[in-house]
Amino acid sequence: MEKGIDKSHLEGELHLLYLMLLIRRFEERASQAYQQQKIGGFCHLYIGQEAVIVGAVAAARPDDYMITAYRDHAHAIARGTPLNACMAELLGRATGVSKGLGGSMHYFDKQNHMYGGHAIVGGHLPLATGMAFASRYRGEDRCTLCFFGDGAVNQGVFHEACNLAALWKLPVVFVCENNLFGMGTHVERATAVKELTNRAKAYDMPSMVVDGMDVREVRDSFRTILDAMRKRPYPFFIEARTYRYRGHSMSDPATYRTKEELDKYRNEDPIIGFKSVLLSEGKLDEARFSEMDREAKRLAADSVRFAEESPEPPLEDLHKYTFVEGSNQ
Ligand SMILES: Cc1ncc(C[n+]2csc(CCOP(=O)(O)OP(=O)(O)O)c2C)c(N)n1
Ligand SMILES: [Mg+2]
Repeated sequence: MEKGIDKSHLEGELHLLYLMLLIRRFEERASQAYQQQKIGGFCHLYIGQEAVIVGAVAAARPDDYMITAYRDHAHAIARGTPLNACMAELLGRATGVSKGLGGSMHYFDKQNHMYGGHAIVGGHLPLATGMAFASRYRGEDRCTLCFFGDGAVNQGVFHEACNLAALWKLPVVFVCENNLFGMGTHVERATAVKELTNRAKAYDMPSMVVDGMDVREVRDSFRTILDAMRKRPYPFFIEARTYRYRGHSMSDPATYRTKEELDKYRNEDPIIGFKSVLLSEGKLDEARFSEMDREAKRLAADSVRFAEESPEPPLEDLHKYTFVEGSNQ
């Protein structure tokens, strides 16, 4: 895979804004490609939630382990997976981040320590606990960042993963991206315990609520948590309150919510909000913003071209990464 996005030309917080733009423009292109039937299978967009992953990654170390559910494009991009490899994966091409065999829900970029992309709700939480166990077993000071939705806290595996992580004092941050919905079901109609952080209390795990539309707040909270975790390993639960502007997946017209609700959250757009903050602090001007946005749009458009020009995986690779080659001896 070629090198990831070159971040060197953008310092500090401008880079955070640029990354959010890059993710947004990539997914807008993905949405278009999906509508043009260039993408098969499911495709879940992260549009609206960008500040969560960008803030978290800004605070994490590049060698920290990261794992997430199926709404995973942004998690890979934030970690440095090239846009080309991300788009090629959506189009099922051999140059994709999972060699074109995983698709939207199964990005996997070991080089950038992004360990999926998992389609089963909550299924990856025990893997996160296992990864945190591995780093402790090997004597590393790496933390694991595990992202999942509000729907996952009602899965049995959530409790198993939390219990062992707390029992064994493992360095894992459980990050619940509460976008208010699990498919078309509002969190209030799905979860008996209204304060999601109470779930963590059941396992004696410290927890915090962060504004998931505010990239600075997310970054600063993660910094504090990860610093403490590296010194004294213990799991932590974060609820990042956020919102997805699109439907659950590309096939969901999202008729279960009101226009007023959508408008309310659109007014809290993490990209527009952070842009205004940086403008008011004199760290950004409109010309610079347009330049960054143009660049993000260009890279997103280029990624579609790259994907379309890439070959499909060879037929003989169909089972290559699914079954282990055995021997009778
Ligand atoms: C074990 C399991 N049950 C049901 C599904 C079907 N399903 C896919 S996504 C989803 C909603 C999950 O919502 P949430 O965890 O809040 O994540 P979000 O989509 O909001 O990011 C469900 C029920 C699944 N993939 N896995
Ligand atoms: Mg959700």
